[in-house]
Amino acid sequence: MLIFHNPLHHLHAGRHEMFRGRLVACHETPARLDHVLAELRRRPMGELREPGAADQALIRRVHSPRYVDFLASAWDEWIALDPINAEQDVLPSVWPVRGFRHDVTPASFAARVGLFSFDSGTPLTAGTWRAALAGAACAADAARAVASHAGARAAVALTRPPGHHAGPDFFGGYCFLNNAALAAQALRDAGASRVAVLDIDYHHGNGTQTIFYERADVFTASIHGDPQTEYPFFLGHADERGHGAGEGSNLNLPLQAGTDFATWRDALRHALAAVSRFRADALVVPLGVDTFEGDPISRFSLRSADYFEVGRLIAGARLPTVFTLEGGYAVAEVGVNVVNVLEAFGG
Ligand code: OKP
Ligand code: ZN
Repeated sequence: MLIFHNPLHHLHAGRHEMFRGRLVACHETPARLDHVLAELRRRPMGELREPGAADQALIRRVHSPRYVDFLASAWDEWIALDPINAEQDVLPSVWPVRGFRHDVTPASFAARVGLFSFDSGTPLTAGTWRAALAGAACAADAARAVASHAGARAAVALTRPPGHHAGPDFFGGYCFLNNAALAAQALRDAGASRVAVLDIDYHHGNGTQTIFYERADVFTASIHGDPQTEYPFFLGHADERGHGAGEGSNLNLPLQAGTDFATWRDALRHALAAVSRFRADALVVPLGVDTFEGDPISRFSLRSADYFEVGRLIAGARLPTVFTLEGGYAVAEVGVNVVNVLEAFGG
């Protein structure tokens, strides 16, 4: 398998996030990806490549241009307001909820930060845009590698920051550009007629669901902590099945906090059967290992050895597959858990 790693991921290093009512050190750290790379040096899974330039046109088909423009200039605007701002990351503090307008882009920077975000847990830093762009380039290049004529069966995009919570025009959940959605769109553009996204991160992939909700050409499935109690709370219920042309092309499998591997694996089999019925030409797997029993912010109980079976089951779909890296916050175990999936997937 081909592995695209983001050489600029270190540029995104948030200092604080709002978490359970307090400012705490960020869970989503550069060390996470360093552990994956270290494990890939111990157990090489294939050629390691750096991505080419990001495809701005692709990014602007998945995300709204005004959102992309905002991300590109946000840090410069923030420090132009006052040079002392460089000592703090950008965090939103006001949001246009029900009844407010979304069509007017405010002149105020603070107001735009709120318009284009949904939580206060996602700091935007000096290097966020460059890191996110290079991560998006990994996802697009991974997609093109599996789509090409002599394509690899699988490609991995080692993306940081993660992506599956980022929507058409908002950041949140540590995510800015939706790497999995970009991979799915790049696969469509490269000739795949039908693409399935199977999100196995602990948290519902709300951004990906929203991006494709009214489309019949991309099937989205997500197995995640029940949003009644788990982040991102406001999307991810079982009755969300897609809308309009996309009716029936979204599948949510929420599971209660505390779910063990046997139950989680039944959900994975169920999701894989749905992917098979959709007759996809290619598969994108937002791969989060925050389903691990030791994860500090999540509540499923998968063990490291279980990830081998996860990889085997996904390989059983027999589809060209792109993995994007999502969550996993038990930092020391992230590398082992991710590489266990990849090793068992094979190819
Ligand atoms: C990202 B991914 C709320 C912060 C809550 C957010 C968790 C994001 C998980 N202020 N924490 O899906 O692993
Ligand atoms: Zn997650």
